[in-house]
Amino acid sequence: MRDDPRLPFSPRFWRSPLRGPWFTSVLGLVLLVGITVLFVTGLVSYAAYNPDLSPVNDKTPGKGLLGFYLFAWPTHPYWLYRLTQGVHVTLGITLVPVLLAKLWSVVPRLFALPPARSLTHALERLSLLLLVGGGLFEFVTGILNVQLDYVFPGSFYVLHFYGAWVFFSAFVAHAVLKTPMALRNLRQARDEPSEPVPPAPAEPNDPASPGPAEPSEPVSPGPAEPNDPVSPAPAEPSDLVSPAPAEPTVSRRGALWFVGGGSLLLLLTTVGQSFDGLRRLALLAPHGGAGPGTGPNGFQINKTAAYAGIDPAETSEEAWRLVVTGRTGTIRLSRAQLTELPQHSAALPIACVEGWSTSDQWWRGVRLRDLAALVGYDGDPPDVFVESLQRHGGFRRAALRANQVADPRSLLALYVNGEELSPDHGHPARIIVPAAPGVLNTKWVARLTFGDL
Ligand SMILES: Nc1nc2c(c(=O)[nH]1)N[C@H]1C(S)=C(S)[C@@H](COP(=O)(O)O)O[C@H]1N2
Ligand SMILES: [Mo]
Repeated sequence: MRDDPRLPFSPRFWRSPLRGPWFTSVLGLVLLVGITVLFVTGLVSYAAYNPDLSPVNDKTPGKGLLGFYLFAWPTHPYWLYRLTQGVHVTLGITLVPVLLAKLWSVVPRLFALPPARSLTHALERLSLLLLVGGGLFEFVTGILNVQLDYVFPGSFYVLHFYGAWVFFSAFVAHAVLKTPMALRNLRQARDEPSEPVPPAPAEPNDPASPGPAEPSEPVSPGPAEPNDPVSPAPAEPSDLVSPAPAEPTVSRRGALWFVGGGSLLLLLTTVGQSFDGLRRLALLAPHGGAGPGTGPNGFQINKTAAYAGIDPAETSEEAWRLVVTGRTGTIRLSRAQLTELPQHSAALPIACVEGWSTSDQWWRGVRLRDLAALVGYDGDPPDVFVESLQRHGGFRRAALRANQVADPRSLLALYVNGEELSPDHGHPARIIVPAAPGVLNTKWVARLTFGDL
């Protein structure tokens, strides 16, 4: 089977002259940096949910030790989550061509026979399974979540969270083993002609061979740089290089530009979802291209009031009451009563876990810490549990931590950009908290329960 060039198990089956250590190393080093940033921003996003606030925020209650790093998510700088999550999603999408090219560049190895030459080799291949499987899994679940609006109801967090730990563990092992070699490959390529010498040196006395231009010049890879003391022994011919290469149709550098061009195109059609001025460019983003209209309430909407099943009869001045509970009991406030409390403003963005965000909107309403004071928490407010009028699905409940409640910019907003909130943005009242993920900014608020969670 290994010798039949019609089967992928034979090295001769793989004929692209592009494959080789240089191509794989460049892509590998790009992914080393990129995936590390993805992992860190991903962990940060998980922390931003304040999953230690039970019971509603934690989508992965079994996380155990994996939650070792969790910290109270700050409210400064107010654009923090907009930045970290914008980077996470935009970079993830931009890296797709690089990931695919990297997998393509090493695909002959996936078929290499025998399956294991030794125990070490067997372990290495097993770790590659976790690496490739884990990587594809993380990219696919992430992109599906962003594009298809939570196709995995509730379970996306669980899948993406544990998947990330499995994938990143394999990734670290792989990076430790391969990075030194990748760096060496690039350094060597820099010292040598840009197109690597074919692996099988041409027979010098083969008349048909095109041969080297100058026969007197030895082409053997030879000792790299005799005067370079740290230079390693000449690399053995890599198993990535095809033993029977086809005619090249594009140079390795050209292929790299092609991959980079693909990434650039994805970047340009994604990044607009984070900038109001560029939103029309965001062809690939579900909350990009189609704008939410104009006017004070004309910014991105995640779920409309109709989608959330908000009955207009429940939100009228006569029907709606905010129920606030705390140390001293429960009070009920109409919207008119809320507007008579001291009003404060804050310019804050909405930044969704899906990566899209709005520029700063000018919110106006009652400070959360003032509401806490009404039910017995003067000075030092506790956590708060927020419930929406929405009865089913999605993000109708969320907990906020004491530091978020205490921030003077954390509001129960009644107005945005100088106008009443529109039904889709959460009329009669919604939460807005600096630096928090959009999902914690509950719309159509019905009930606030202050107390330690
Ligand atoms: N009740 C309720 N509040 C909600 C949601 C929801 O589905 N239901 N979606 C949340 C999410 S995920 C985001 S990103 C923001 C979006 O706010 P916007 O639609 O005003 O832009 O609202 C949050 N508040
Ligand atoms: Mo969101």
